[in-house]
Amino acid sequence: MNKKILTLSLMLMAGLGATAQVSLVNPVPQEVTTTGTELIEAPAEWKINADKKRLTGYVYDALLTASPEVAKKADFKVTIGVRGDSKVSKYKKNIPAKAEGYFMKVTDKEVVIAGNDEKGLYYGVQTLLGMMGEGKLEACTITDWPDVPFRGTVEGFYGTPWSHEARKSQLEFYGRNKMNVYIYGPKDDPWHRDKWREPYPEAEANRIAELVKVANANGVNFYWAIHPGVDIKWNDEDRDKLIAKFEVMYELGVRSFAVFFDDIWGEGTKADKQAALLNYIDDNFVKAKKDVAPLILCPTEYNKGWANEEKGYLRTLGKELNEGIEVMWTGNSVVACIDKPTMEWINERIQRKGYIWLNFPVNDFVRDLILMGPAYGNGLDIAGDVSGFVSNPMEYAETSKISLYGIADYCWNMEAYDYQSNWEKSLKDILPGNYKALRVFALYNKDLGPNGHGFRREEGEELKEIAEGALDGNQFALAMLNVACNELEIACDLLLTDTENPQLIHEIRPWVIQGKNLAAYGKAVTTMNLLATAKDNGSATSQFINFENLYKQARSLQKQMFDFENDKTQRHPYQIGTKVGTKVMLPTLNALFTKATETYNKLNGKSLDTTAEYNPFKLTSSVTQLAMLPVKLNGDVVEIASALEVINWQAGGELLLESEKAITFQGMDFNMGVKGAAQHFRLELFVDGAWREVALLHYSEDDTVIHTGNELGGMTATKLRITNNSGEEQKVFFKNFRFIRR
Ligand code: LOG
Repeated sequence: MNKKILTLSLMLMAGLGATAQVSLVNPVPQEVTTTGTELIEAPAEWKINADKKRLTGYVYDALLTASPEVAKKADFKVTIGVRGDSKVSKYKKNIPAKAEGYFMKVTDKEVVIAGNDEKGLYYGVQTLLGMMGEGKLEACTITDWPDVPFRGTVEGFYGTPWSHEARKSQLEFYGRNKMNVYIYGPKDDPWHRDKWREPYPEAEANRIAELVKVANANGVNFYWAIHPGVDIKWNDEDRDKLIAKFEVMYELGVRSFAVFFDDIWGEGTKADKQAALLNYIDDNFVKAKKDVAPLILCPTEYNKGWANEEKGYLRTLGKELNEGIEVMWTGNSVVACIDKPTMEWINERIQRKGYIWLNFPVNDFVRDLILMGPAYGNGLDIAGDVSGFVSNPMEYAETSKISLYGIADYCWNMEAYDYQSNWEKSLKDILPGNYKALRVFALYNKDLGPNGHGFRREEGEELKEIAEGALDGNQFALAMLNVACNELEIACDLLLTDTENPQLIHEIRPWVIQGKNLAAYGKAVTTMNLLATAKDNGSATSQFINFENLYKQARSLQKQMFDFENDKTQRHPYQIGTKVGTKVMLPTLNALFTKATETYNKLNGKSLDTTAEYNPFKLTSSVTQLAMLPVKLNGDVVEIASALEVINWQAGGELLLESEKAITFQGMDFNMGVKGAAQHFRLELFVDGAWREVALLHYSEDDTVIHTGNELGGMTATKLRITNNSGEEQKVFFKNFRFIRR
């Protein structure tokens, strides 16, 4: 065999190994015995061998979705059963004695799936279905179980709640990927939070009842969460109203409940009262019903950064809460990866294993970005330290599946979790026919940019070397960067008209269009760099493609990107702006734009504007939670991004916004989410070298929006500052802040 053919055949064999059918299964099973090469064509029909009671219910329904027809006389046999069933008694010793575990055997004649319990059998069936994704089976044995008992999601973000269709699709996705928890708690569902005492209107109630059914059919526990802390009174009346609401939800079919006390202040935050309420629900509702899952509590101090050791909130919960009530935890801060030390810290205080609420891939605090990167960074050694692990996703449900696919794998088989290969698999799962385009696009949509939580993700690692080379003037690197932009443009075009997963395309559409702008900008800028050193404006191949026209094109694209950011009709309802490639690609292109223009100016004695992008505003603050908030410019409106959590604004703490150029003010308003807040704060503008105070007021007692006195209109200043001058800490929301310039 000559060398070329040998390499080719080795590649083919490697390829075979890589597509061995077990490798299609997500999550990666715990123990697999296989040669990786014995692939079997899935039979056209098979017969089912099972105890009679296994031939109805959600597990059997799942098996019926497989492609082979069920036929009594088929040669190929599928045996299914649960420990204790006569049909699988032979495999008693093979079944792992672990909750939700199963044993599975595949040969060219039969498949056996023996669950340790019914859920285990269900997951064995899912493994079979996953393995047959390409119409083949693989001879193997699998012994499998989950590391984390409760795995899934909490729909717990601010913003547009998921649609009914999106939720159903999620529940099916969870079943397929062996996640068993969905906690319903969207912040902007009125009956979850503001109207927690009121029952759902009929249409919404019917939808919830249907979701419970879909959840059950997919082996998912549907938790319904209530968020009463904003205005709860610790009296019998409110307690009974809460129980009554749970009763109504129970009637709809809900059998799992949670109570959230996050992002509140005041009366509702008291640990002893919260514990007493939860214990009361546990004793009089959960235990009385007998078929209700253990309660979950999301505490007010749900991360280490907010834990007040002196007041001992968490220790009080630990001591007073009934055994079995779960306590949620987001880690060392609101948005954080989870590690061993944070688990040891929290578990000791709450006297039980923490139930993780992972704030990823949620993007409600960075709404101009969409997060399509892998789920990584959580400790691979914490399986024994957590009682549950749920992810808070984006309001973009379908797109969130990319990261959730990883969360499912991580929670099931932690030590074996390989986020990169999982991510590649997830793209194929979500857009099989066009996953390569999705991959190219996703590469530019991973990082969160600077944000109030300081949580960042890797993005553009693969570009770094090329970017450095390009900035050094290396022609090959510039050409490579040009290719990368070309790839991005092609990927965006392929995605825009893709019809395989319309929901996904709908969700990512604004970013795809912005991706096209970015790609075109990149092509122009890289070519500008190749042409900049030519002494005249010309090009060898075209009169029209010359430096100055490319310069104008790049300028036009900078403006198009900016206009697109600021065109409300192009965005999703709550979204502010649309950014792509923010970590490496865009900054590199901007630097290259400046560099090429400088070079060209110098060589040709020109003075083209070299600034690529700029934000003339700078925010600083002695209030830590505000210090990292981005400032955005939308036409003549200057906005500071909102913070979602409770802000502890210390006495004397100030927020300072500086502008490069003097601004003439037209109007201003902001909202701290608190009635009467205006009296606690002072607004000053820096006019002609001195600070001048501007009055703050509410239009009505019930209105939380703060307006400014008439003197603001027409004032010209270079800085403004807001100070807490009440003499004590103020707890507020920093919902929005904006001013309009003339
Ligand atoms: C909220 C959550 C929000 C998330 C990220 C928890 C427990 N609560 O700061 O609803 O989606 O952070 O913005 C939160 O995380 N508050």
